[in-house]
Amino acid sequence: MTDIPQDHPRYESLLAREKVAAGVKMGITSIQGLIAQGRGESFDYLIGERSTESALYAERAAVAALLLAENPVISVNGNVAALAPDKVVSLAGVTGAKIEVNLFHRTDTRVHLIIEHLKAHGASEVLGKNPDASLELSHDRRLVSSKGIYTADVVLVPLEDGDRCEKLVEMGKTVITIDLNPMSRTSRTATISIVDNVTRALENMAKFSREMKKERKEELVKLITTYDNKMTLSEAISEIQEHLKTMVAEVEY
Ligand code: PTJ
Repeated sequence: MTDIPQDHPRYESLLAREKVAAGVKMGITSIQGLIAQGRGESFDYLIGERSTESALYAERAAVAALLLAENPVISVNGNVAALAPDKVVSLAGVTGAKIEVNLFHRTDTRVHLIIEHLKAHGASEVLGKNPDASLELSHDRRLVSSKGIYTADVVLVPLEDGDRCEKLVEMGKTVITIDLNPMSRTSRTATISIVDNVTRALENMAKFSREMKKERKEELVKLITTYDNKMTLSEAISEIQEHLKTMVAEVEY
């Protein structure tokens, strides 16, 4: 990994890029994951590289859903494993969610390496090695664990490709996505769409989980029943517009 100096104005962004590139070298991230990261970076620029109000609202609703769930599962792919393994483990620990590796560009070697990588960051059990159930999909993301994603009532699927999100919603599950593109098919299909960088989102969610665990169950239920995903997504797009207007004002002199 290139040593990025901490005082570099683009430190966070460059560090994330290094992590994904290192993930490819380690064999945990797919080569296609580099393209996905680039797409994410451009949306993050438009958003202003911050957790917006609408993102924080969706993150709280998502945490409420995870805390109330009977069988919550966090699905991990090669990009998430490279960018935020410690944050996945921390969120799983505080919410009691299981962790399952589920890949689009699936190979047994990648699944194994990601499981070992998550364990090295503190995970005790990681599902996904021996999938014994199947979703109605024609690609490898169909391969799931019967005690994980297949029977989960709430699934967190960061950096999703759309198809599986749609299928999981059809199966009656609460599907939480983290995707910087508010217009993606994933964002438009999910039950709770978090438009934020996965690194920031997972960190916020772990913090909210610790706080919200102390709240009464009725408060958490209220957060979910009053949550409006369409409104949150349109708010996310408005926040991009507002940010762009600020940028225009800055270059007008
Ligand atoms: O590890 P695998 O084999 O399961 O493959 C994973 C990738 C990510 C390659 C695969 O799911 C894929 O191709 O994803 P897409 O279709 O490129 O979608 C990725 C979405 O995530 C895009 O809408 C990006 O804008 C968004 N995204 C990329 N990086 C981030 C992000 N969202 C949040 N945080 C990021 N760091």
